[in-house]
Parts: sequence; structure tokens; C-alpha cells
Amino acid sequence: MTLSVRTLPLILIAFAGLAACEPAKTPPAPMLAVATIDGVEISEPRLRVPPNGRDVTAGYLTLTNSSNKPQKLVGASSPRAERIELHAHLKGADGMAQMRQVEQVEIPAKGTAVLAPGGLHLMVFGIKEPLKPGDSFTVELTFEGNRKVGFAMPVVENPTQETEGDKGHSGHQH
Ligand SMILES: [Cu+2]
Repeated sequence: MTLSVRTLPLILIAFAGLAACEPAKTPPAPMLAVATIDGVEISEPRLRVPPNGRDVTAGYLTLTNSSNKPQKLVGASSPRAERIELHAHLKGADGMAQMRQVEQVEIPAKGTAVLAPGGLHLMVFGIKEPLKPGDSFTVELTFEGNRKVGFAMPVVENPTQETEGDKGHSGHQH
């Protein structure tokens, strides 16, 4: 196949266009979305193994909103646990950070909400069967307007043998 004189300039223009679209800076590595709902991508889901044989633990993920309006995460559930609450660490009247249940987590328009250790998290109660690293934990998130999306959270090691809210308490169990 030979390129005609007429098509060649078009190809060159196409390449120039691609080059112009390259961002000037190297962006952070794109996170693989495990699920998407109305422009909100869910990535980096993970659930820590419950500490010390308990049936409670914390889950984390990143919510990236590519839509032009704020979105609100209002709940979560799993067939493998009795309930899941949305939690945050907030400063109490005494200035100490305390874990609190929150009604919603807002993801700003074109913004991100990160659920990560020491901050926002999914608090999972009443886990029905023991979990180990490598397991897959099914969850469903509910967004404002009763819009739901399900996905699997990989179960990962718990580096602390504690879970959110344990700080300041004795972690010992006898
Ligand atoms: Cu919590």
C-alpha cells in the first residue's frame, strides 16, 4: 500500500493534533475504576482483615466525580455483614479527633473523595464469616436518589491489628 500525496498531509495533521493533546506534566498513574455510577468512578477499594478475630473492620476507596455536579454517597451494605456505616474522624469539643458516623460523603463536581486510614471510611459491623487476605468482599454503595452500585472489595492485610476508632483504647483481647 502506498500513501497518496493527498492523504499524507491529513495524517501529519492527525499526529500533530495528538501531540497537542498531551498534557504538559505527567499525570498521576490513572486508577483503575472497579465500578462507575453517573460519572463517579470507584477505585482502590480494599477492606482490612478484622483485627484479632473481631467481626468489625474498616474499608477504604476513592471516589472520583467526573460530572459537573456534586454527588453524595449516603450509604453502604453487604450481604456478608450486618451493616455498614459511613464514618469520619472529626474534631470533638475537646479538640481530639473522634470517630463519628456521618450521613453522607460529598464528592465535589470534578473532584474526589478519598476514604483512607485515619479519615473517612466504611465501618463494617457484624461480619458473618471470617475473612482472610485475598478474599473478595461484596459491597453495594448507595448514592443520593437511591442509586446503587455494587462491586467487590479485595480483603487486605491489617498492618495495625486495630481498626478505626481503636486509638486510645487497649487493643488487647484475652
Ligand atoms: Cu469507623
